[in-house]
Amino acid sequence: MATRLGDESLGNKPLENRSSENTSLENRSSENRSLGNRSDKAGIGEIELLQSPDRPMTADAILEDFTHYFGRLLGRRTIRTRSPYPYQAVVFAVRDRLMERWGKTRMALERNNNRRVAYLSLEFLMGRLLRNALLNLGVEAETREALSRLGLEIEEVYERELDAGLGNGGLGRLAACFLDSCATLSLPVIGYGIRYQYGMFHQRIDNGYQVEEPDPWLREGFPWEVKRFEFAKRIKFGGRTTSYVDSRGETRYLWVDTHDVMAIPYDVPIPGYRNDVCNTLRLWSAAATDAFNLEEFNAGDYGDAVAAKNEAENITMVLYPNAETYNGQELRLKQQYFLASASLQDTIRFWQSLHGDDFAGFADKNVFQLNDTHPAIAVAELMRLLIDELHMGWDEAWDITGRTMAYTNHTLLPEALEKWPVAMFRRLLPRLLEIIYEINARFIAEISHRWPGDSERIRRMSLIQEGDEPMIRMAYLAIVGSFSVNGVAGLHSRLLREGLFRDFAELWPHKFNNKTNGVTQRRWLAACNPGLSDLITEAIGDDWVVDLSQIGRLRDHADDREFQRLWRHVKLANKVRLSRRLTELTGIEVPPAMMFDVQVKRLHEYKRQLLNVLHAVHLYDRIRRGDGDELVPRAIIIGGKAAPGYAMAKRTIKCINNVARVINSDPIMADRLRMIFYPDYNVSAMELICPAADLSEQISTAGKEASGTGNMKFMMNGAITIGTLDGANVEIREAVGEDNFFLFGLNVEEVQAMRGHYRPDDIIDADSDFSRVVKLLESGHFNRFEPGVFDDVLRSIREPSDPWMTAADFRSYVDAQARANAAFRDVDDWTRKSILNTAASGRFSTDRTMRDYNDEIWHADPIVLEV
Ligand code: 26W
Repeated sequence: MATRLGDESLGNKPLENRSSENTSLENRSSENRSLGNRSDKAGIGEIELLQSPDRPMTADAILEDFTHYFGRLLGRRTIRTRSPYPYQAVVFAVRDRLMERWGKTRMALERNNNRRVAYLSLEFLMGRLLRNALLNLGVEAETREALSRLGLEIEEVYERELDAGLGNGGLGRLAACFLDSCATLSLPVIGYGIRYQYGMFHQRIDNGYQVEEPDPWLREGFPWEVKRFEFAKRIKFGGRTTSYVDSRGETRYLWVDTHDVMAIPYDVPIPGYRNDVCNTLRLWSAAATDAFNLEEFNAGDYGDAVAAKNEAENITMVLYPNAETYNGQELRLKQQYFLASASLQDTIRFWQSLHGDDFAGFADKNVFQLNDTHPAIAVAELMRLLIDELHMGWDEAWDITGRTMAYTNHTLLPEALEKWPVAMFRRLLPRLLEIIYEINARFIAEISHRWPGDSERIRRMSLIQEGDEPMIRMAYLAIVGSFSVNGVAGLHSRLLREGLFRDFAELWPHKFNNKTNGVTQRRWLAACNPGLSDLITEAIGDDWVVDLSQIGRLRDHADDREFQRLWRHVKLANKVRLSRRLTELTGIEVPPAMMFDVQVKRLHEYKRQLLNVLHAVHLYDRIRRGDGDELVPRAIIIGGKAAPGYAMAKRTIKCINNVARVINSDPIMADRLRMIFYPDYNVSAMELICPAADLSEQISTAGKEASGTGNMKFMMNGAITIGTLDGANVEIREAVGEDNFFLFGLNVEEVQAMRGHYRPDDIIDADSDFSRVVKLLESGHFNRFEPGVFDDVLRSIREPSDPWMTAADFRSYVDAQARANAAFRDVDDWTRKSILNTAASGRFSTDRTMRDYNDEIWHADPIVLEV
């Protein structure tokens, strides 16, 4: 007999049953006059509450609801603009309108029996939600009106929302853009993530150094979320495994003596753009079990009991801020397993609520998309749930797993590839280790069958990396367990097939595919750049909001002088806005007429912020030596966070700040060159920055940036890219044409060819501009009273083994910058290029990306709401 998962959710109390899944808010026929509709059909005491009519989408009704929540729920009388309460009351009013759509979407999902997609991700970098929700619901004007009647400025209210920074960078923001596009396309996709108590740290700059501060984003409450206690799941850790022989003579395994933790879901509504669909982001939060509360507290040792409770709740305390370097911390593995297990149990429980214990159709109706290897343990956990808890045989379980799991890779950097020590697995997840060993044994048998006697190949491909400290290769587990493996840009996917995963691509070529990233134009153009958005809509209509391919029609306006003038006018207004903010943040004045030259992204050596610094010093040097007459006034703006343990990246921030200080305090530079480090760069900062950028810096070493997504946001907002042939830059350049993109640097093949005989010293010596720049930096000109602070950073440039080959691309970069400089002097032509960039951004919408995922991987039918 199969067990129903979740039946013992909390301290063996069956909290979950079919009725709770069906707490439906169905509209009843109008002749029904009672408030509740008692239908004790299954004898489970189910009362369907009759739904009140949908709240009107008018300013009057929004104002009425605002007043209700402000007074009755939040208990306030006076509106103080700085307090969080006006913002919260607006959210509650908006949320009422989302709830109606949310309920209808859930009912449609049950009724349509759609194939459903679970997007599993340790990161969802959502940023602020209010403006986007209003835009998608189509009530921004009404809400603005309602607030203005109270004397409130809607922009001020927007600003009061804290960023939900539950991610590091590109991978997390991509997940957030995906959710917006899936809801807009009516795709049945649920996001599963972790409700970290502390998101991405805040960055303060102190004497040029990054200082990390906690991000207590939940402190004032998160009014969007709905706690769904009844769907709590129990997650096991530790303990040991035992076996027994069941009534049919089969050996079965038990995972016992475990230390359990509860996973409590909090749902966040994800509205589609004006289509009445509302999807769900379900975030899990860790809590101690009830059993713990009762037994251990009563047992007497109160101190130990509280410590154990804290340990349980620690699992979801903080987001790991170490993007692009793997550092095998135990708590991180716990987070990964916690997310995977809770989300899989949730999916299985939902399945059982509709189909009982018949899993025949499960694989046809469910897909799990793994956002990098972070949730890859789901492959083994699904096997465990199917075999141990639902008593399936191995082959049946493996068939289901291999037909439901799909894996997206987001990095080629070897240091980012997750490998967990076998010993850690044995201690934390002993049953999962057994299952991984079994998967590996069968996999190796398959390799031996295909390549008899090729033991070297087995060693290379094994899920277990042998050595003093045997490790589990999570990427390989993900590939073996998935039916689809994709990279995130054309070049990246090719490099995966030819390099990192070559052996696997040879074994299973059909699994490998590309899905080029995108960004949602609703947040990254419509919401963040209303000026440009209106101008575009006046020219070509507003279809682009849901069909970005339409934006290509802007090409017809690229040569129109009047349109160019209006385009410049919007850009200038956005630059004025950013300039004000820069002054607020740093005290530095930045004339809006300058070229805004922007690089914002995580700090990493491969992204080569240092190359940008070298160019800044070069410009400074040219102006000082009287060779700057041709230079357009330029503001170099750099922003981004460094992982707290990444010394080189932190030194680079210090270096940027020191160079900026010297430049900005030199009177000769005033009105000619500014350099600013934008502190605490995050999603909301990008919403202000990308509409104001002229030049977009995408200057990574070729072959290192999987895709990039900031590059797409800048392009969409009319910035022109200066970039290498890396990640999606390749496709951006193809789309916009080589004349409208400043290309420089070695390509992937040239980078590879140069390794081994790279001589940075020779390159520096042979180039007098470069020599002068390096000499200035090495002379201590930018660190007069801080001797040695840049030694490591500067030495890295001279290192023949420098993996990022900064020196190799210096000359080519400076030349490309000179071309950008010349182009900027021709105002009309620059504007034309700017328009053409926006016009060519049609492919880089996540609407296209999600269509690609759905057509080629998920094959889910769109949700059809009842009319
Ligand atoms: C905590 C460990 C960790 C390790 C790696 C966290 C996050 C990562 C990611 C690989 C970092 C990341 O964000 N990768 C980026 O993913 C984007 C979306 O596909 C791409 O556009 C970027 O090129 C890639 O660097």
